[in-house]
Amino acid sequence: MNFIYLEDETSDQEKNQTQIKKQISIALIGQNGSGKSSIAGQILIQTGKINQKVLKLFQQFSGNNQNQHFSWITDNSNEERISNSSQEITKFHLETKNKQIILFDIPGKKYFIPEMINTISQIDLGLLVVSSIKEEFEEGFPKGQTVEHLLIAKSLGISQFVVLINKIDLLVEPEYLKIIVSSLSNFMQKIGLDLEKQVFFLPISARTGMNISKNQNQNQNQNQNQNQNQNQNQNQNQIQIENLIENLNCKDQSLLDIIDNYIKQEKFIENQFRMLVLDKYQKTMKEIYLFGKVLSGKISKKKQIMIFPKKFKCEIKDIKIQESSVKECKSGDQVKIILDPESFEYIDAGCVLCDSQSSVSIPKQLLCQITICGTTGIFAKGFKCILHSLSSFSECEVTEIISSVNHKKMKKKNPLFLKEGESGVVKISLFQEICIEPFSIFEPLSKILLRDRGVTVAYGLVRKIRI
Ligand SMILES: Nc1nc2c(ncn2[C@@H]2O[C@H](COP(=O)(O)OP(=O)(O)O)[C@@H](O)[C@H]2O)c(=O)[nH]1
Ligand SMILES: [Mg+2]
Repeated sequence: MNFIYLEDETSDQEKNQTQIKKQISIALIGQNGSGKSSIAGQILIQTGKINQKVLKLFQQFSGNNQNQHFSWITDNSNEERISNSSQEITKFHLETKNKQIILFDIPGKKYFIPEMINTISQIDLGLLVVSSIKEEFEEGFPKGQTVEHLLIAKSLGISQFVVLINKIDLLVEPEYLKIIVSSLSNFMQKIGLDLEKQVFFLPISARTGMNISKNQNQNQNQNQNQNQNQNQNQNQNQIQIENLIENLNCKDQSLLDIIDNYIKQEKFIENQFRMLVLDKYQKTMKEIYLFGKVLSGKISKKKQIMIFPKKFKCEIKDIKIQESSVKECKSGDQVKIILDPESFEYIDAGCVLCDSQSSVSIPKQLLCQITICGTTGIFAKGFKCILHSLSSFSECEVTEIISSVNHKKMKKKNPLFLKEGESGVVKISLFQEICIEPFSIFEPLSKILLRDRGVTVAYGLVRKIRI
């Protein structure tokens, strides 16, 4: 009886998706120490997830060190607090006026890159955090995790970024802000980002809360007006920073405004249903839950689907969005799909679900256009590494280098190898079964990264495939 009652309750809960706030996933990425966890802490405070009482406790526990308690909110293990550095990807759910948000705090240490790659495939908006302190900024740029995180995020499909220039409370030379903006702008343009449409620059302070939310800015202005004894240098710095901010495209917006007004890029809405699986777990003996992102099309309950690459057919028992059962899900949704337990062994992170009438390619060879961004050896015929595409990966081997273009735009046919900074067209053989499509057929599954021994060697696109 109880069971039947629960079933009825679930169907009562079925909601039309339009009644639910738009859901977006955002990730804090960038160099270790730039302030990602502190910003996550501030976001949680400013959206009311952490109340003043709890905040005071964090302050006390962290020894009343003014800065530290913000990152303690998210770095909650002893190890993380002692080392002052995040040791795992943390995920939070929060809400703004118009949005239901999943926020990821991704650690900046190099050995987290594989986990970061898995997470990035579900992110809509990237918050790239850089420190405005010269030495700290230079740790991550032009060589370091600022660059690697950005390359990975861009090449695996994030098309919108907010660059958070953090620790603005410590900025001594306002002109340095200009240098940060221009050097990052050059780099972002070089990797194919449109600065006007895809990038926001926003100076912030996770410590004071500046530019995290409008309310916080107003509080700060009031405090400043009350404190007439501020030293004059500080005031001049402030004025110069404000003048510089005037010229950035984030003018008059706080981070929470940008997030709340963000319009999801749902550019690939075709008819065929395709969903990327990010995780699975067995909920009860009767059902398993898949967590994932719908890449295109839509599907409803009770429909037959096919799981690729293992080609297993099964029926969708239920679909949930934000814990509510829904009749159907569509491109851009982050969903839980409920299946019978027999499907468990045919599913892993990186699998793709289709409707049972269609299929996804599982190629053996790829023709790719790539750019070399790091080296671990000579990138020539016979070079072996790992190819990542969204959340799946396969060992691979370069079988031919067809052409190259160097930074002076000089082209070469059949070069012996590709150097860092050069682009080229190459043939690659795959050793495991993963779902990949050419760019012209299905963009989300055409973006690739090549990694070798912890180094991101190249990024690019699949132009053609051979099954
Ligand atoms: N002064 C100042 N310190 C900050 C700010 N944001 C972070 N910090 C400090 O920078 C250090 C690294 O911060 P954390 O959030 O752990 O960086 P993460 O490694 O990127 O997560 C900590 O000591 C923070 O207290 C800021 O806006 N101003
Ligand atoms: Mg951290």
